[in-house]
Amino acid sequence: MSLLVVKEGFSTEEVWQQIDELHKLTGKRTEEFTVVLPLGHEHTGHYPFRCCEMSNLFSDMRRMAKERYLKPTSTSHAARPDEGKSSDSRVNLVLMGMSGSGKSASGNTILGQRIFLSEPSSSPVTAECVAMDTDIGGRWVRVIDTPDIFDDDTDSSTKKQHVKKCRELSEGGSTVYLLVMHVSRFTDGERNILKKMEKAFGSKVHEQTLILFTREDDLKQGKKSQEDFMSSFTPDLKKIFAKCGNRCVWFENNAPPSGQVERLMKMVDQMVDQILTCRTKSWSGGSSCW
Ligand SMILES: Nc1nc2c(ncn2[C@@H]2O[C@H](COP(=O)(O)OP(=O)(O)OP(=O)(O)O)[C@@H](O)[C@H]2O)c(=O)[nH]1
Ligand SMILES: [Mg+2]
Repeated sequence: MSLLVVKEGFSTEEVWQQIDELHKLTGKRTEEFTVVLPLGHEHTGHYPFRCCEMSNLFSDMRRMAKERYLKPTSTSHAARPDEGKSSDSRVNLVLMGMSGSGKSASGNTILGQRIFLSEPSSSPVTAECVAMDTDIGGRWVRVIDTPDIFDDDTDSSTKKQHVKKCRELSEGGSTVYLLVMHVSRFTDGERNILKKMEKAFGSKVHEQTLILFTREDDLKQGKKSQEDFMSSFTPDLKKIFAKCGNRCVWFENNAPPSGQVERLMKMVDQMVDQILTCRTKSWSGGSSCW
């Protein structure tokens, strides 16, 4: 729940301005904010955001919680994912890919809740790199959602800012990049995406990357198997896939949980093991892997 607490004497324009700034900063829709009013304040007028007094906040929260589907997980009673853990143990999952490929939707699937804004749109939806930490089977996982960083229409200083933010958010721990693509089309913009990632995050980034294909149900509807799909890869996609060590997972973000996150985490665990082995080798004077 996102709360904007206002004090006595506030003006409606100020609230609008703040909500607009918060929307731009967080990518959350205006309707997702609740404005907490000073005690005894009578609000009139209709706004797209909720307004309530502090005294009503808890009943409002309870009502909102009932409206939502709360997935029972083994970690629901767990403390914060980082409690008692060093940030070295954290696994950072960075969602990369073109606008509309399903980065935010996949982030939400991994988190098991709708945190990142994901919706049909003719223009890019996610504007900033944002992170959310969670606990998956005892692992401290940070999911980092990003905009389409390498979009040709984005100017180079904005690109640099996104890359900087992304690096900051994934500082500490081991990082795995999830290159998100949907199974419907491989587009021109995706042809050089790995090269662009290498330029931004280092020449060995492909060793830390796996491809996450979204919209798996589209394959089923087209009566195609994963193997059929892979055998129809264009030469460019074949190259990207091979460079990423032929690693891929399949997601259907619009379906109930079906083991896809567990399959992803299994692959991530193997990659993290490799990252840690390489790090140990380079510390002990051996050759550095990345
Ligand atoms: N059917 C289906 N739809 C999906 C799937 N993944 C994403 N979508 C839909 O595709 C649209 C775009 O998804 P987003 O998650 O917003 O895409 P994005 O990559 O974050 O896009 P930007 O934020 O613009 O970079 C949304 O309407 C999603 O609901 C999927 O696995 N299956
Ligand atoms: Mg997005």
